[in-house]
Amino acid sequence: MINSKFIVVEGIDGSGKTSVCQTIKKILKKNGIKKIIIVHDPGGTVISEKIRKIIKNSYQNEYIHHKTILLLFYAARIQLIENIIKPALKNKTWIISDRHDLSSLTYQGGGFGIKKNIIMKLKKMMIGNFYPDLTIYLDILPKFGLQRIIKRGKLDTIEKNNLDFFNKVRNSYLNFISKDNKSIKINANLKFNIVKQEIQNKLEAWLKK
Ligand code: Z5A
Repeated sequence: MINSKFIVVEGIDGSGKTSVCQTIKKILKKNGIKKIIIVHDPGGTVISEKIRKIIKNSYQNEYIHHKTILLLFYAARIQLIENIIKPALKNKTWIISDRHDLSSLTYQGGGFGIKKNIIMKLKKMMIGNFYPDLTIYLDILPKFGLQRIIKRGKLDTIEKNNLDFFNKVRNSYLNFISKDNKSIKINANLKFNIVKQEIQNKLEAWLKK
């Protein structure tokens, strides 16, 4: 039996990550993998969900600094990795994660301008050499991603940033992904059926490796 794997889905807001996580689960099941958990970062444990709420809604009364948010994301991530992801992998369960560490490098780094070496140091100290086996990056033009989010309804604090911010985040993703040989880039601008098909082709090819 193949060892369990840690698959991460990344992309800017509205790229379709949540929908794609379900698609990946179906493809894995079709390929005989039975034990699969989907998690989202930040979230997945009681503490991580509380931190998620703080990050998403707390700006009304007090300015929250980018470095504070960075630390909160890592606090939530440690809880998720240590309490859910690592034990599940040990138990031969596959993990599909809606976002992971790369989101901090691209949003807090690329988008909000925290220096890459600060984030890299923090990452090393907090999660060491824990890396995804595969990152599926959904690449979408920010104007299309935001159109989907606006159509869906109320925007959260980070979503209220402008197109320029999301262009920076996307460029940062493209830069990291181009150097990561454990990643797959998907054109997420297209209709969902076409996106699904591309994921199926690339994921099944990866499973056969
Ligand atoms: N963040 C950060 O800054 N640093 C970090 O370290 C981490 C996160 C981990 C998390 O919010 C926020 O935190 C996020 C990054 C930041 N920023 N913001 N803002 P979240 O988890 O609540 O939201 P999200 O991760 O950005 O996901 P989302 O906004 O829900 O979008 P999505 O998951 O990528 O897309 P979706 O929900 O699957 O699809 C969105 C809509 O588009 C939905 O109505 C779909 O039916 C539709 N859709 C999906 N695919 C298609 C296609 N192909 N065509 C047409 N319509 C589609």
